[in-house]
Amino acid sequence: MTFQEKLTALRARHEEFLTRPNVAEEFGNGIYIRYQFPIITAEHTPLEWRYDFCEQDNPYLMQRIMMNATLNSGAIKWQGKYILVVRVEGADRKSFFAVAESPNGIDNFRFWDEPVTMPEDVVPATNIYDMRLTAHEDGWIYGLFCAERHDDSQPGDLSAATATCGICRTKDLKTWERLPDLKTKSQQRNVVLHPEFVTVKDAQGNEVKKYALYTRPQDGFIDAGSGGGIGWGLVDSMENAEITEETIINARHYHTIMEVKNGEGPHPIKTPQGWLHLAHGVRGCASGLRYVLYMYMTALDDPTRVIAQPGGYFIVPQGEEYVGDVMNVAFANGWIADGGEEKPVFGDSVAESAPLGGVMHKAEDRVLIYYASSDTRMHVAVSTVGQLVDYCMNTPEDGFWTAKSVETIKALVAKNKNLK
Ligand code: M1P
Repeated sequence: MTFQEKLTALRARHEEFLTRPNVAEEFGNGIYIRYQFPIITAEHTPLEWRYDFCEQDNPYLMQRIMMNATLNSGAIKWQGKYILVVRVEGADRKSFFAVAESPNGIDNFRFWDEPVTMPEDVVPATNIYDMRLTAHEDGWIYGLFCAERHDDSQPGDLSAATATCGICRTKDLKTWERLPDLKTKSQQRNVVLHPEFVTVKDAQGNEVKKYALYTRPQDGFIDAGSGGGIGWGLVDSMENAEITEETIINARHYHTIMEVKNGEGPHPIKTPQGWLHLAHGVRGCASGLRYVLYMYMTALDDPTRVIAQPGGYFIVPQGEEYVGDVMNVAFANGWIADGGEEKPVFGDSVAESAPLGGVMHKAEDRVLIYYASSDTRMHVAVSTVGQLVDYCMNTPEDGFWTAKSVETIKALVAKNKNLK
């Protein structure tokens, strides 16, 4: 085969792979539908990122830059397209962001030509990952992500690191403005911007608007430790964001799916019954840490007040999803509620625009849940707002006790007997 023939075959195979239709699973759990194929893998990255197409410089047509994984992606519906800001990890272990779009949210995802150029903060981060996107009612699309740096207070330990919340914003998903990292008392990962302003009274009794952030205070780079769970903090401005007070709104418990850690996923979806939240919970077991997804709901008039907390997990790694770089992990930081495009409108047109931020979603609105398996590849599961609200409101809570779990099952059996 000549170089040109090899290149033509490579391109044809890649095109066939990118356009492969996805297939919905036949029998699900009634809560959501999973799909047969991952939606974005390292193989989806453009050939131009990996190969040097110059025959003289690359006569063997080798990959010059290999890609390792595509995982934890932020999501937004933007100008009719389903957009993921994907965490791409190269063979060199560095993560970076790259935008991929699909016409239907289920398959045919294609990366834009080049990865995102993220401006550096005052203190450059060695690694950046896991962006949560929020089209805020202030008119900007914010991206909050983890900025990882070596912990120079431990010079002898090459693995010592710090996690901080990096902040950027954009109007077109192409040019990103970097803002100073969030200042908080502890290290932070999994910080998420609530889509609406929250109004509070200041010391003089005047009403002031604040940005609200879901946080995950942690004692160290890995350990949540005394962090307690998912927190909530208010800031005056995203341009110099500092949280001075953090309240835990979704606490961890002994012998649950979130005994060791938890963290908010994407920003919550607004429904007439309350805010729908997706989060991840972590527990330890003999094969390491097990990351699963769970849901909860908070009150519309007070997003810190939990009104529903279904017990147990919502999504776990299934089949091949269990295997990857970090086994036994389901992780999500993006979902799209499909019945009301989040419409940031900029400049002079803001005043005339549809409501920004948390769009109120209807029961029939489709929800595309984007999750990564085992820190390796992206998947989609599809549900509706109505199903997810029902799931949250009517799934029994965790009773924190085996006897309680048995009681709950028996109550359901008894109910069903009467229905036969
Ligand atoms: O490896 C699993 C996940 O571990 C971290 O999540 P958390 O901060 O909750 O422990 C993150 O590094 C995440 O990217 C990763 O998927």
